[in-house]
Amino acid sequence: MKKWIPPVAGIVTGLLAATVFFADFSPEKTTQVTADNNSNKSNAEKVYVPFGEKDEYYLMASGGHSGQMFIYGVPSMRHIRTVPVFSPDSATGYGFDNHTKEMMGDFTWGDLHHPALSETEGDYDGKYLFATDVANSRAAVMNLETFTTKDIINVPNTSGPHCAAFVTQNTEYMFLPTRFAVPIGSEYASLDDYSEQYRGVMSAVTFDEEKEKLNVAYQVALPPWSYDLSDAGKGMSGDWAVITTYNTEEATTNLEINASQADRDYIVLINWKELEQKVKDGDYDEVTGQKMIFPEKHKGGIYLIPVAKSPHGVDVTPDGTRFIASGKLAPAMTVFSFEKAFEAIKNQDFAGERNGIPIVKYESVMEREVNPENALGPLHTQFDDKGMAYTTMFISSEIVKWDPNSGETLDRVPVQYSPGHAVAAEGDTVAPDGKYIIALNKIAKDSYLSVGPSHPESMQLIDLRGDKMEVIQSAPVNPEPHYAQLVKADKIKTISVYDKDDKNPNAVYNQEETRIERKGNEVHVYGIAMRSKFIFDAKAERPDVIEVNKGDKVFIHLTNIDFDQDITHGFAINQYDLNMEVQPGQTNTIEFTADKEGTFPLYCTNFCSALHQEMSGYFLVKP
Ligand code: CUK
Ligand code: CUA
Repeated sequence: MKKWIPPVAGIVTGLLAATVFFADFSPEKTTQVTADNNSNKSNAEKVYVPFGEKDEYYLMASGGHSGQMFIYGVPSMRHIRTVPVFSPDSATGYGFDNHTKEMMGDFTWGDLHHPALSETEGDYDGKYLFATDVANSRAAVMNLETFTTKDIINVPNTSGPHCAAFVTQNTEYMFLPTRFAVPIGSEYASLDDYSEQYRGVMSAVTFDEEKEKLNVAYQVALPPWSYDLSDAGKGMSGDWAVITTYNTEEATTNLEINASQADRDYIVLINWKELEQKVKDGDYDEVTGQKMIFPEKHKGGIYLIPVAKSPHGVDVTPDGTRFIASGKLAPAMTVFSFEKAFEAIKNQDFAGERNGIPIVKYESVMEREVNPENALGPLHTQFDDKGMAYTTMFISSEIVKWDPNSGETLDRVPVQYSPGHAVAAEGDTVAPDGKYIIALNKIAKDSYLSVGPSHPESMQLIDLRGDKMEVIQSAPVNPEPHYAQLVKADKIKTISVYDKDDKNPNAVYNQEETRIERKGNEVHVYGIAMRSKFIFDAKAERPDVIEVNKGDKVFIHLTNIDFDQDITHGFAINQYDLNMEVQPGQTNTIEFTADKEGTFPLYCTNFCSALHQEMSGYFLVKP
């Protein structure tokens, strides 16, 4: 048997945990789990959603380096939809039509981490979903009326906003701290000058709901450390945010070893109301066109709290009184008190500073370190309706339920295998449901039919209603769920068709207005798609034919005039490598150069009626 080394944890914990970890993979154990599931028929009933009925929750899972979002129904765990965000998707024409192509900019993929739903008064309001791209330093927003991406922005001075997106309780801000420190402006600077020249910039991003646009409001030039995870405060801590760091050693090579030297890293504690005020007062520098707060110069509002080395997740309790850090290299969860932190800050109970940022004394803020027996690799914590905590154990492959008030371990359940995040029902709100938690596992291994050496990731639904946590369903998922949102289905209000948009100059809603216009070497087609034909120019002898000259720039504006739920049309031209989708009532534009001469059939790619096969025409390119 080839030995499998846990990827995140690295050598130190790897060795430490080898016994426990490999024990989890023993065949006996796997058989055991299967036997339990088979004998327990009621689990099947718990997840069965009869035809005609709908799931109770939406699960919106990050697609990691697929650049997509995966939408599932819970408890059935049926995959309903893939929503492209940072990567093109020919199934929906995403990244082909002008609007989505423009949003994607120069990039063809993204690494989507940490989806976050918009909130009103600390509750999911079901309107928008935010996410970030670690690979190409972007942020995106998805509208949940249509489950489509509405805006993508590049976040300057940042390299990999992994530590995001966590929204404040009224969606005032999303904070995007960077995973990789870079020089401001991302200009060249020798790694010998790392500590002086590099910074770990955090961005405060706002969202304009009316325009559906994201915007970087201001940035903070934090020290050149790696910022891992963050969470926004709630209630009494609503003006605050917490962020974990690693590599406070400022190592520039062999991070696996060099970034794990110090016994302690830090939690960065931020008072965003104070930072906001600073920006209003002009207490910042203007750098690379951004309002930049330099903590050593524009003092206040930022504090450091020591925490066990290389922490990963940090999570605020639903009541907003505590934050819990999980130490991926230290087998402990550390519970901190906001009240104590505020007190310590008021009394200047500091133990020195780093980079001009005061370090609050650990003992003054820490409530307890919790270390369940043999539980290894704590990564992320979620909560139920009674305030109990559920922490994923990456190395010992389990979820541990524990009481933040006492540190007592209450229950444990094995998962298959190596959970990263877990997501609780209504988990980030002030009032989690307490019904389910889903383990987002990095390794599926023997869980599903084999598809070769590489397997999907897996998500396991855990029922929290009984005395014991119980795994009741499992579903494969593409790479890679770094967190998800689990939201009550009745909070999401989708539309069934797009409204007519009379202000859109490219839209045509009746046959008479269809036309093909030539301006120099530009050809604009104002066409419609309807069951079961294309009409590009109703007055032409052949309304479903587009004829251009080689080298022409072609704009095809297509409106779907079937105002009927689920009647989506597609548009593709053979050999031209393009595909666009028009949903009911929607108008879309695709732009390309007719650089190949010849005869090219065009057709509808989305099965729309019994005569869908007839929904075709010709694209003729004259030499
Ligand atoms: S991270 Cu912690 S397991 Cu949130 Cu990108 Cu994946
Ligand atoms: Cu329209 Cu198929």
